[in-house]
Amino acid sequence: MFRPMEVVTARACANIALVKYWGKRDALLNLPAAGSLSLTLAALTTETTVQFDEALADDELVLDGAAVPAQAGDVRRLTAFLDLVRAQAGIPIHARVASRNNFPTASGLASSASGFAALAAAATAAAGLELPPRELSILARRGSGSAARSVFGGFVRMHAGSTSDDAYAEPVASPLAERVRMVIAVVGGGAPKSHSSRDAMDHTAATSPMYRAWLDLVPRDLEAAEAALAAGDLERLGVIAEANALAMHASALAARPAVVYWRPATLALLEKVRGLRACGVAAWATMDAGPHVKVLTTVDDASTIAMQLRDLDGVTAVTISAPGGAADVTDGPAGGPADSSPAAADEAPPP
Ligand code: 2P0
Repeated sequence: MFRPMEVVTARACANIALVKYWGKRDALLNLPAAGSLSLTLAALTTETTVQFDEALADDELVLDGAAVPAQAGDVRRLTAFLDLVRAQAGIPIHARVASRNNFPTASGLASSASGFAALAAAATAAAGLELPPRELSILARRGSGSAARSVFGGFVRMHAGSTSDDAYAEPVASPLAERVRMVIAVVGGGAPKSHSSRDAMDHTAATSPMYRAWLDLVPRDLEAAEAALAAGDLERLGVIAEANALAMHASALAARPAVVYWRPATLALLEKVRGLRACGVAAWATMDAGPHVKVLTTVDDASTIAMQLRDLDGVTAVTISAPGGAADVTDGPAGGPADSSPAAADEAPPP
């Protein structure tokens, strides 16, 4: 039931894709061109508070403690998303939204994934909606494709879907969930990225001669990655994840003009990961729409890797993360503290 003025807070973890989402088949509904597979991370979280208030003339957004101007793109995107919630709930009321990330925003560390998942959970609860997880995932996707995956904890598969609005994510059980870790090496202090993922993936789809090959590859990588997850085979999963990330970047690099997210430190990190692997360390790299490198590894090897990456030129922070939990309301109508809070991070988040 909708109770005006109710203040609801939700938390969600970011996720890093092991088989990437890069390209849409429908921009309006934000439907991905292919499926994807990710790991939700406890160390990277967004906490979002929503309050619908009849006294407001417009939606208001405070991001990481700073009020965002009404004309800014972030507020337009927030309003477009809240319009979906208002339509479902039948409430024509604006909202006050405050969101805080414990890691750099919009730098290639998946802040839109945790951001829209936390917003979807908080806004629906504040609007009096009780959506089952699959519906919440579909709604979060409308905000950002990767957010559909952050609704769930651990390993998560995203379905491309085949009809109008049927692309959703769901958790994937694996014996690897207990022992997997991700080491996140931040390059360049987490400065905002050069091209938004949304623009860069559209530009890649429109101009890259490699885009068709990328789309052909994804279903094969997804099938192989899911088989590796089911078998508990981290090496097979790691090999697919690293190759898939390189293929995504190859398609972006071949766009005209090129989309280049990497910095010299990105290549140095890749080289280091390959060197560690040659010495028997379980380490496979993945990179997203930014210069940072995330290393898939085990609880046993994570600290060795973190130590080796920390000293490289251009690396400004290194964090080890355990798998994170599902998006959840932490304060509000669900009745106080969340009962499925994300698993503890092994180390502090990057500054
Ligand atoms: C991923 N990325 O699978 C890929 C890999 C970045 C590189 O999903 O347009 O911010 O909001 O649906 O979700 C980032 O893209 O894009 C992303 P939209 P999103 O994690």
